[in-house]
Amino acid sequence: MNIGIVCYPTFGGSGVVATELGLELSKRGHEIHFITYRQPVRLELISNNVHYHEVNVPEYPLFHYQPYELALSSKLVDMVKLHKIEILHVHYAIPHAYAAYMAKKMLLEEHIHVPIVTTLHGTDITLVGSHPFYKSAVTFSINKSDAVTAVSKSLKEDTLRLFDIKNKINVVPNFIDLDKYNHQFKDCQRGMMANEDEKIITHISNLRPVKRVQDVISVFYNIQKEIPAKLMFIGEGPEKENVEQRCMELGIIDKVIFFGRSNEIDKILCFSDLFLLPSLTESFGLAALEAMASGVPVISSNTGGIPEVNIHGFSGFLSNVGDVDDMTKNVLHILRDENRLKKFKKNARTQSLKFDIHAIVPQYEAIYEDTLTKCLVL
Ligand code: GMT
Repeated sequence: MNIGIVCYPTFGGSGVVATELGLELSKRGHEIHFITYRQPVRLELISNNVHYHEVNVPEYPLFHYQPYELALSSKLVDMVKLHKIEILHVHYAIPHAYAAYMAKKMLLEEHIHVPIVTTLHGTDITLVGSHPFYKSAVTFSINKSDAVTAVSKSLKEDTLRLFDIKNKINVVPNFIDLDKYNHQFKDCQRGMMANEDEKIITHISNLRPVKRVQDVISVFYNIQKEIPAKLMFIGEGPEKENVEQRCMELGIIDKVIFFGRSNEIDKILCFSDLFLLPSLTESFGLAALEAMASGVPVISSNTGGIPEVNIHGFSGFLSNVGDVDDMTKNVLHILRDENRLKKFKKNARTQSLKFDIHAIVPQYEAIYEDTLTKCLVL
């Protein structure tokens, strides 16, 4: 199949999933066209059936806001015609599903029919999409998509609760390339990060308020009073300065390592003993799955789709949002007993096997085929 993928090219989970999906589909023989405003961060253009087409939005003094949707829909029309793209898969509803619908309508004028598959990722529904400013357009573009998927059961339920949806929503969970996160990673030089007796706690996110990074600090502050420990913070975002400030105030800055944005998540996770994800809301928690695939147990909140990924008492523990004391208790419960830690590490890896890329990507292929068949009949 000739597939166009529209996504955010940044470090956010939806862009990562879209990129990994495209790369895996290319390995399975499909021709993939990424269409976005910058080359996606995890995309390396090394194969001849993966292409990247940049959407440009020229500045003009009249524009207070650059009309990205317009430029994107024009680009989609051009790329569909030029590369004979058969199906468009858009990740994150805003504004991608809307732009794709406009492109589809323009193409229909020329008797070219391109179905749209929309994947809902999380904040496009829970935080941003349901805002009254966007709600009508998001509802419209979900209902006008030829197929809709959500990355967890929880996100599907949220979508049906928050919007007036007439379309069927298929749940296709996020996935992981387990070979990339092999815990036997050879260059795992843990000694560079911490002393032998220190436990390593990790948090990865785009440091937005929804991630409740202050809870990460609070939990770590409690832990390091009880056992020797280091905290690794991976990511950049609006909360970064507040986090640094708080670490300074608490006198723990020398125990916290800030990595910034990194493309070497697998290598960093290889050092880790525990992963913290105390989010306010989280449709899936891709970072938690990446941790588990590296054999790192997860201490998380029990919000949204996280309980579908992290299993309480098996791959880690779940607490109510903001319950820092319970999270601290759970961390210490695992870290204070080497045998228990070993068992949780093994369980975390076992749980991640349920999200094997080779089992999930065919689900998307089946949706593409089904959608194309239905469109041919129409
Ligand atoms: O919240 C993020 O880290 C970014 C955001 C995105 O769309 O880029 O992530 C959402 O999609 C991810 C991939 O499907 C999910 O794993 C995240 O749980 C989800 N984030 C939220 O729901 C807050």
